[in-house]
Amino acid sequence: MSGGVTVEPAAGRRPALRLARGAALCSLAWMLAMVPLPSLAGAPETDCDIDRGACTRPLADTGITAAFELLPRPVQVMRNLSCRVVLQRGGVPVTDRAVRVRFTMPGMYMAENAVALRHAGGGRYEGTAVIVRCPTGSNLWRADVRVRSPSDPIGRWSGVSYTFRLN
Ligand SMILES: [Cu+2]
Repeated sequence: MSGGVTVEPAAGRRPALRLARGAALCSLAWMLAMVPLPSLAGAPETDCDIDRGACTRPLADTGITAAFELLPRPVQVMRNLSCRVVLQRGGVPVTDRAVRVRFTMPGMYMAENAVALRHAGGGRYEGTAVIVRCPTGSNLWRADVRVRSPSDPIGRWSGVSYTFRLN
C-alpha cells in the first residue's frame, strides 16, 4: 500500500459545508440555491452502523460481496480491534484474495492507517487495527476495503468503502 497522502473524493464535502453555513449566515436565498442540498443537511452521512454488526456491500465489478466488521462492539478508539472482511460470490466463500483495509476520515488527513488481512478460512479475512482518537473530536471514519485476485494479470484492486461513526 502506498504511503503517500491520498485525497479521497469525499474530501470536498467540508468546504461545501462551510460554504453552506456561510450562505445561511448571509441570509442570501439566491446563494443557497447554488449550494447542493445534501450539504445543508449537516454532517456527511454514514452508510454503516459499525456497532450493529457486519456491513455488507458489493465490490465493484467482481460479483463479490464484502462484509466488513470491527470487533469488539461497541467499537472504540485506541484499542486493538479485530478487523474482519468476509468475501462471498453467490453465497460461496471466496478464499484466494489479497485483502487490505485502510482507515481514513472524510474531509481530513489523518496518519496513514492500513492493515493487510489474512485469510482465516471460509472466506473470512482477519487482521488487527487501531483507530486513533481524532484531535478535532470528529468520530466519522471510513474504511476502504481493497481486494485483489492473484489471477488478475495486471494486479488490479477492487474496492468498496464503509463510512461509520464511533460512539
Ligand atoms: Cu481526524
